[in-house]
Amino acid sequence: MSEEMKREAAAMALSDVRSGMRLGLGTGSTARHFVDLLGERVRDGLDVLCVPTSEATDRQARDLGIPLSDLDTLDRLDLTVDGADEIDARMNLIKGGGGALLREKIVAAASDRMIVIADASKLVDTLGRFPLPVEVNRFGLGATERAVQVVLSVHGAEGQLKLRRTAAGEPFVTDGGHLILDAFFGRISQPEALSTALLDIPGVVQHGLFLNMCNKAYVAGPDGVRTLV
Ligand code: ABF
Repeated sequence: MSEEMKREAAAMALSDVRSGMRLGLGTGSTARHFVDLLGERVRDGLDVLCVPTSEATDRQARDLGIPLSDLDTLDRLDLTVDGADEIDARMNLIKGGGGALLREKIVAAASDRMIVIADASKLVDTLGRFPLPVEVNRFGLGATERAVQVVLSVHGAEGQLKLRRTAAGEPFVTDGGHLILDAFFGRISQPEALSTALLDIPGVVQHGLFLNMCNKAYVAGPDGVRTLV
């Protein structure tokens, strides 16, 4: 999907932003367009205060002169705008392909509203075609992996669990210093039950299922941007 379409979805989300808002800033290539466009508006005088969801977005926003804060200082945010790896018909999401899921979920949970911006390739009938990222503590990795594997079997995963690695073959380390296991389901038929089962494992820090968090999605395709509510 072209960068132009991602930018169109990002531009639509900008129309939901008002002066005085406190915003969560997402991560990924689509969210990057939103931050770019927001930077232009800030240069023109838009007054916002933002919390980034990754070190990468933090750097981008700083370079653009977007005023930043954090969730120690701010109580609640008005709106978070972020990308996604999958969106189902109920606007449940898989996120974390970029590895920023923990901060993304903390920021989205502290927000009154969440808008997702994406291209149409992210729409699915049932979540699970995209591997579900599970962020885990480094300590006791083997034990955590075995426990996650049991949950995978119970929930009908089609493929193996894989420790995410960088292009250089090193384990991928998140902004929080954790590791990521990617779980290949094919189809997640009971996302709520899967979420609870994963979070019950002590070594699991968080997972990429974002359930009942998204209020609106702008989805860009060849025929323009569709709004899902
Ligand atoms: C973030 O960026 C992630 O949660 C998701 O994994 C990814 C989507 O990236 P892109 O917009 O580049 O497809 O939102």
